[in-house]
Amino acid sequence: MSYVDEIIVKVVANNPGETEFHQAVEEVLNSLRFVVDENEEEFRKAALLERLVEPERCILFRVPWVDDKGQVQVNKGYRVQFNSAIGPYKGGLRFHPSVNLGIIKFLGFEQTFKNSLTGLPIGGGKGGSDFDPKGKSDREIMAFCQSFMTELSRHIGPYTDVPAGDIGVGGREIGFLFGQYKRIKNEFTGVLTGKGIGWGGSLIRPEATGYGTVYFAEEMLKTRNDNFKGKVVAISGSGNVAQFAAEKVLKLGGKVVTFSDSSGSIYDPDGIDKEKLNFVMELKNVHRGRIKEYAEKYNVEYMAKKRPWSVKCDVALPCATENELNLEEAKTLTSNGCILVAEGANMPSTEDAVHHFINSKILYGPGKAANAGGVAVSGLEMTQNSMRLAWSRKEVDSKLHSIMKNIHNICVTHGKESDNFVNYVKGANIGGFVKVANSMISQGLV
Ligand code: NDP
Ligand code: 2IT
Repeated sequence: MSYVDEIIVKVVANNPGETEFHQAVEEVLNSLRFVVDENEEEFRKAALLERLVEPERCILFRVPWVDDKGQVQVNKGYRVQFNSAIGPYKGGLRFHPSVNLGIIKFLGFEQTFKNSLTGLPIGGGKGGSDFDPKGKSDREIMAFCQSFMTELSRHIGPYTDVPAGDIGVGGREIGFLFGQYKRIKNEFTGVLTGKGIGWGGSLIRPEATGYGTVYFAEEMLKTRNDNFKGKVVAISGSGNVAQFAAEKVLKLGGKVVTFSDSSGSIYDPDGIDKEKLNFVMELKNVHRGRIKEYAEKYNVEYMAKKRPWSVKCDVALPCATENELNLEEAKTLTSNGCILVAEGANMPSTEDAVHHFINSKILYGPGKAANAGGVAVSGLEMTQNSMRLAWSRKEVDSKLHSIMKNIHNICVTHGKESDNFVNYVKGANIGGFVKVANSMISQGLV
């Protein structure tokens, strides 16, 4: 059995039930076969792959808090510090009832390679809780965040581990988490990213993941002498990543026709223009309402409990969650003429959907490359905090743009096949792996 296959078998056996983690490891290791074969003796001796798939540390903790009725509630808290070979652990916090250890491990593993691709000195980590922010009052959110940080604060720090947002964690939550950290440690430091602009945050961080995904997709289109003008774009989700991906698509002349949330999707064939997008932003970020209300307001189709992939489009940007695009949906997309899929979300396409996209030779950009703009600007937020300076919007945006172009180049360098087709999965995985692997070997037995 090859070294890669041995490790895949071990990961499945040693991490029972963690299906998303198995999926992420298999995808990465399958791309690395060639590199691993070439260096097999050295890698085996150093147990490099065994170390790569084992988190450096998993922290699991109890989060007790009091709800508005005075009742004590208890949630599970997680922080997986996956790999610090190239910098302090860095990655978001997710608050969602589906969160479990396997999901946090898959996200932390992916983050390690994504962060390496950004070219910035940041390691991989992820955390979160099975706490459900939906329907909670601001006071309940604050109570939860304060309790969560009371424990998390022992394990993080600006030189150790720097969390940020992810699903269910945006500016409001980062504010409450930061306030509690400051109170416990009596230190005003860059221990979190995604902070408010008035207190150490970076301009463009809220926009960064969505903008970055579209910058990446634009580079992919350029390889076929194409661009976003007139392209019909289907987007899933309607949160942070989806909203700013839509904003950038509009800017580049594309037409966004869908949004979704966990209850269903809306289809607006006339296109979601700036005014309608502002409505979605207000609906989701201020009123915390459901996307169904868009269909009611603008009198368009609402597809209850459906994802948006049945709609005819040129470009698909999955921006909601993992495994939200399966093989059947992938086939529908390509048979409807979709030429590009770029992932704003982490691992939104199932393994067989990914194979279908690659076999169909469409432009397929996996999350760890396409959505790296968010963590990249988080890295730039850390730089600004260290310098005690704040860069202008234009400066951060132009740095984001060049980082995304650079990640695209890395994917082309490592992913171009003999017929000139760019396999972005292979390119991103090899491109992200090399620096991490070399750093681990240089640092000895860690
Ligand atoms: P938000 O919480 O802002 O939005 C999440 C969106 O996805 C909501 O519309 C939500 O609907 C929907 N969604 C969440 N879970 C599910 C589910 N199980 N089924 C269907 N829909 C779901 O999160 P973000 O926009 O920040 O994150 C979206 C994706 O992007 C995630 O995969 C995240 O890991 C990834 N990502 C985020 C980055 C960031 O900087 N924020 C950076 C890189 C990747 P509902 O409101 O109904 O839950
Ligand atoms: O998945 C991701 O890259 C994020 N949620 C952003 C992480 C970060 O540290 O900004």
